[in-house]
Amino acid sequence: MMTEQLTRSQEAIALEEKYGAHNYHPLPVVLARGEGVYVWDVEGKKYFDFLSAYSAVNQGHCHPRIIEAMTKQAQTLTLTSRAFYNDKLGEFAQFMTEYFGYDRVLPMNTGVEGGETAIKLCRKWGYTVKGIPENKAKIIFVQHNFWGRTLSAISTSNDKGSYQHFGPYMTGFEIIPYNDLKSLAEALEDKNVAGFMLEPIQGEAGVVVPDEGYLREAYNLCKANNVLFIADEVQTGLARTGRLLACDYEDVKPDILILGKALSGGTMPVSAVLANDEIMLTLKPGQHGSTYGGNPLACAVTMEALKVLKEENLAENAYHLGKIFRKRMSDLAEYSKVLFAVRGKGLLNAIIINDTPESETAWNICLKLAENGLLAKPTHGNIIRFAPPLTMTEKQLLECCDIIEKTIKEFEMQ
Ligand code: IF1
Repeated sequence: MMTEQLTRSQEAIALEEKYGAHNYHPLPVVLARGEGVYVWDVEGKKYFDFLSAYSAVNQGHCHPRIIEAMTKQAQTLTLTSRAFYNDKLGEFAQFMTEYFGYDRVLPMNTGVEGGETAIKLCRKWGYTVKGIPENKAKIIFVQHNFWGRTLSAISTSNDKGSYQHFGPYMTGFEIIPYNDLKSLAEALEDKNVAGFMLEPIQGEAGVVVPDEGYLREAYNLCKANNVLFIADEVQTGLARTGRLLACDYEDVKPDILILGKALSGGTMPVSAVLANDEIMLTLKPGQHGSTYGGNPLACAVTMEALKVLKEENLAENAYHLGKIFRKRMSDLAEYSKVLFAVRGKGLLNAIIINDTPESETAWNICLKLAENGLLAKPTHGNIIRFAPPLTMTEKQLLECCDIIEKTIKEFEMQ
């Protein structure tokens, strides 16, 4: 019997299916190469990448300067552990603290480790500086947050898919509605609250942008109650929303800033937590760390990735292209039965599909977008997140808008 010749994509998918954990449901696209705003699958088909690995590739795939910095350091010294000093971490720490305007930085690897570090720092500050009774510290989170997959992170989640069957959960966390200052003010009446942690724009929830002034007022409420304002800018930071940080739109300077994803330009996991001395120096030697945290390779890559952000004016480009994108999508929504709305800031946007979250419409639209040469993936049900690399040109963005319009129109007839 002729065995049908599997395509290379089908072979790759079959291997993953057979030997890998089934903790994802990817679009059936097998990527083999990336360059700037483009990726190619194993059959050589070219796509615009409109997800940027969930905003970890803001500088574009395989940015030459970042790869060069990585290659050079990779051939010199990659990892020493923190049992010894190395010649890159001090330079990195000075670079990071000057770049973001803080006294100190604590380097980690994944975004969720950044969140865990921020929570430990906040609790340590709560006990040793604010004077909260031992083991009584509380941290306030918001509904529909997403900051990773650890047991602490899912303990703050109200999304069943994230927390169900993983209990028992971490205690000392309270969840209030997002974009709701009244509920924050009420929660802050508890003197054992040490911190308030949130995303300035909620990514996973479907690019939920809070009201103008929410971040500023929430920050003020925290300051009035001697509570730390902790900003998770893992997805919204690093020029993604049209400013270096999303908090910059409201001139809010978080007491603890969490960065990740594009910090390394999409090359390797690098995260960091920044804070001033009163908070950061509550941690003493031996009280926190990680094998790879602050490794020379991560330091070299990150400094180059951050230089690229500034020298290529990626925040300004994201701001400018974001306005064009949302105008095109809202014009399309005006006459569309399928496309309900668009929302976002800079190049972190999402379209809301006019169907139930349980429907397959958004998924089918993403399959058709892939066929038409653009990669995106639905977040919650009927919302499709659009987040291209910030190096995109206006001409490329307009071409992508044409692809999205063409694709949406193919669904109008259905
Ligand atoms: C997955 C989501 C995005 C994040 C924010 C911390 C982290 C993330 C605001 C943790 C990570 C990733 C995780 C990845 C898919 C992706 C994602 F859909 F899951 F929620 F982007 F929206 N803070 N987000 O968005 O960083 O530990 O992953 O480095 O878990 O499926 P990490």
